[in-house]
Amino acid sequence: MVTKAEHTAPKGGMAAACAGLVNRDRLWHRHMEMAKIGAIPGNGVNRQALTREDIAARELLTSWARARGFAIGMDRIGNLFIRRQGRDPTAAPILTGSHMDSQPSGGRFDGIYGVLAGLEVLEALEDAGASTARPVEAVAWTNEEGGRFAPGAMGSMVFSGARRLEECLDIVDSSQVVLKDALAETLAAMPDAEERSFNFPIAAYIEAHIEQGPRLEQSGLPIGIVTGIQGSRWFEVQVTGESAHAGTTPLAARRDALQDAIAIVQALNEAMHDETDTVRFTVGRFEVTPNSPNSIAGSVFFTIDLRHPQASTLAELGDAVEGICQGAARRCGVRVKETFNRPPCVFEPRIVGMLEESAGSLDLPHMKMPSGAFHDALFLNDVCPTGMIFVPCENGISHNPAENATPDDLAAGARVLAMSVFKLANG
Ligand code: HGY
Ligand code: MN
Ligand code: MN
Repeated sequence: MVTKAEHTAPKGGMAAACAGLVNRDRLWHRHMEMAKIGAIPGNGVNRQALTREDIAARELLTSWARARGFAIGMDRIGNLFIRRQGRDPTAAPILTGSHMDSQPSGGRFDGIYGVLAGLEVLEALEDAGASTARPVEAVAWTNEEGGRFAPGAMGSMVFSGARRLEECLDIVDSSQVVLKDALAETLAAMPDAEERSFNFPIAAYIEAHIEQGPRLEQSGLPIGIVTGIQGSRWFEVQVTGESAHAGTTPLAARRDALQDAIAIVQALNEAMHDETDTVRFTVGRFEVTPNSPNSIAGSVFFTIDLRHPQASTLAELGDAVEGICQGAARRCGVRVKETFNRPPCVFEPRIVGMLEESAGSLDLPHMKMPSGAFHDALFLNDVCPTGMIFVPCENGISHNPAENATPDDLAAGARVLAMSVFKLANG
């Protein structure tokens, strides 16, 4: 059955019509509205997972969705699904989205762009009166950043079966709030969302995201077609010594957790040194207790974020972490816990090719490129054909309030997304 609109579709058919109906100003305005939620100085946001700010963002997103008559669904870890029906309601849907949670000192585009671009695709389909064989859903995955409740990509991991919900419920944040309590509040805030199961069949998933690096901007290109995502491993290190008086305790008698932690980080730096600058080794959190000028540190907690595009190198370096920590400690106890271990992924060439074709038919210059950041697509790639579209961000800055993008680039990425989603939904 061909709809009336399809008779009048412009050159390039309905796929081009949907791309052409992506509304640059509506998309930008929604970013600015979302940026008011958890706004911090310098144009940044602090909208961490399962907080009041996360709930407010969910309420704002679903208010826009309801205004258009889209259906709202949510699963037991709070992944949020906005559905536009297809001709065959039983067909596996096409999903597009990302995450709405941010870093504690994050930017206005990381994650939220993919969710708002997904909603924009639904709006453009609606504005075009487009009929799709498959349903199309925009999705917001819970807790992609992992800054509050580690590890990241938690919602997409649980959805895809890479981690069980039960393994996440007792995780605590740095204020000892338990995930299951914060999750219960978030779920309760969306009472009329239809309950969705984990790992329901998906025909394909496409995620739009800012690049979070400088390559597109340096190349002067508006679109990146992502070929895959490098691997990541996260560790938590607990160094335990003995707090004591800074004035009376001889150095020979100290079990100073700070000094041992420094020695451990230095040993890790040496082991991770890489002339080609490909290894990504980061200590991002470093907490000293009791953290007082005149008390010797009794304990230190720090995190390790280790990444590499080669699975074998990531495995080799990651497997050495525990031994390096134990070997570098002098007087303190050391406990190392791995919280995340995800090898690199490669996206299906068929999907990559289709995204390239969409960008080309929209006359948008583009290039294929890997992703240094991980995304929910890393886990959706386990369960369905998956791809990603990048748009530039200013100076490649991200995870920083200075993160910036332009209305034109955001709209260009959403147009490639709209055309691709329409093609997949009728494929
Ligand atoms: O850490 C990451 O790669 C993602 O930005 N959360
Ligand atoms: Mn992100
Ligand atoms: Mn991020």
